[in-house]
Amino acid sequence: MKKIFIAAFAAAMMLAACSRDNAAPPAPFGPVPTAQQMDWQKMEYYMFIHFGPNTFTNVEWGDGKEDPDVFYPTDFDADQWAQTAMAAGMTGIILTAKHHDGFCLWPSAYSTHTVRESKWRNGEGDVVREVADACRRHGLKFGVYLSPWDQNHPTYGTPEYNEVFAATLREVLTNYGDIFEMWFDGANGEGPNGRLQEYDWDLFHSTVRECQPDAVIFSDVGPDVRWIGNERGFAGTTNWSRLNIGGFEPGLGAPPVDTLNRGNIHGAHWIPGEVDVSIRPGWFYSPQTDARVKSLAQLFDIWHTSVGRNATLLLNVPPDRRGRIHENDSVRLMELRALVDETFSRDLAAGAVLKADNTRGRHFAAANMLSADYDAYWATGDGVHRASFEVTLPEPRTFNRLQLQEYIPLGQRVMSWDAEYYDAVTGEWLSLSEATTIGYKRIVAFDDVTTDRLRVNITASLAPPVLNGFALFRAPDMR
Ligand code: FUL
Repeated sequence: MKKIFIAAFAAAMMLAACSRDNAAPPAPFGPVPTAQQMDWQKMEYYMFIHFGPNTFTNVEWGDGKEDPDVFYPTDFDADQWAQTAMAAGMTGIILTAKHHDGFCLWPSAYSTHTVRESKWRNGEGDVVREVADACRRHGLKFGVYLSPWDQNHPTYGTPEYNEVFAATLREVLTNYGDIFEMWFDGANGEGPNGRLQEYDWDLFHSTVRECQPDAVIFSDVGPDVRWIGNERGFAGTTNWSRLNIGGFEPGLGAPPVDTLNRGNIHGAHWIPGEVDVSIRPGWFYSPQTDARVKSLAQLFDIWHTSVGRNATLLLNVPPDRRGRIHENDSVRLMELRALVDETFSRDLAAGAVLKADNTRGRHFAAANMLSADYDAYWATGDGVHRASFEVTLPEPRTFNRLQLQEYIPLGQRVMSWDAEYYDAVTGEWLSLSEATTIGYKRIVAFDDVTTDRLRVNITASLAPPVLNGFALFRAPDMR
């Protein structure tokens, strides 16, 4: 009798263990990213290039009346752009194929204000072709910026312009290979006849979807990627990848900039933020800004307030009048790369033991947060909205950055969290940092701390927390 009881008890225990081991993954929470949005999010850091007549005229917004001959780079070298982006650690380049002046950097069949009308390469040049090819040669993705606002096109301000712009899009999106991002500028002013345009966004979007189904579409309000609400380089400390866009249209009204900066906690759509900022005061090159390239400290801060706050960083580097990235910019980019590598390539959490106070089952252990496999994550049981994990390092280590990642293919969940460390001198647990959202990647900075024990507490989560990354880093002293 006793034996039977023991056997039955053992079987029951095994069954319980099995069911825990076979626990299903957590259900997704709210809207989730598409495969295209996931690929884009993982790109993290890529280059914006503003280049065109404005490069030569010292203005930020040309009026479409400029002589096409002003566009005359003397030593154009798209490989130098791509090599610089690659060496900087970037993953792609987005080129202003057409800015508000309407000048097309390729010989468009739908405009008479293009490289073809200039003397550059006897009117036979094609900047878009050369940059697209250089990107592919150097392993970078390629994206295009096209301004719907066009101060040159004679049809601007009439329904016909929508057809012209859709045909222009089709031309760029079918002749230059894969495009990872279609960047629609929100600025919308008067055309050459003083008329405003009512844009046919349904037509523009469907054209992009048809020609480049793998591209994400950017604008003030998405539909795939949203503007972060400023051009100074920062996402909100709270930054949801969800957004409500009801009643808004690209270029025709967007949520207030502080909403774009933070997203909406209960937003109906997955529209993550992209931080666009220039390495110089202007978007276009000017010799007057040669000495005003952002400092290394500024750029490193921007890294933290963009990549470190659940956004991507689209850093503008405007080529000069030779058609090359100026040495002042490239030197700074290499310094930033070196600093980012020095800081973030050595994970001081390596070899740590992670123990959570709640785990969904064996496949969802806290240790997964140290795994290089993006799809391995820690998850708690259903109904859990607060949970902690403790980290024991192999020996006391000194660090000043802590990074967390949520497994966003299942949605964004965490509303607030904090971290504490064990101070061996006082024998107390002390606060390291307090923060709100995490998202794809969140990096918090603090002064150097030396310890072999710390704790992360998820203090509020909309659904069971699901985290796939925990790391510790040490940035060098910048003072
Ligand atoms: C703005 C434009 O007006 C600027 O010239 C620049 O292209 C920036 C990235 O977007 O809307």
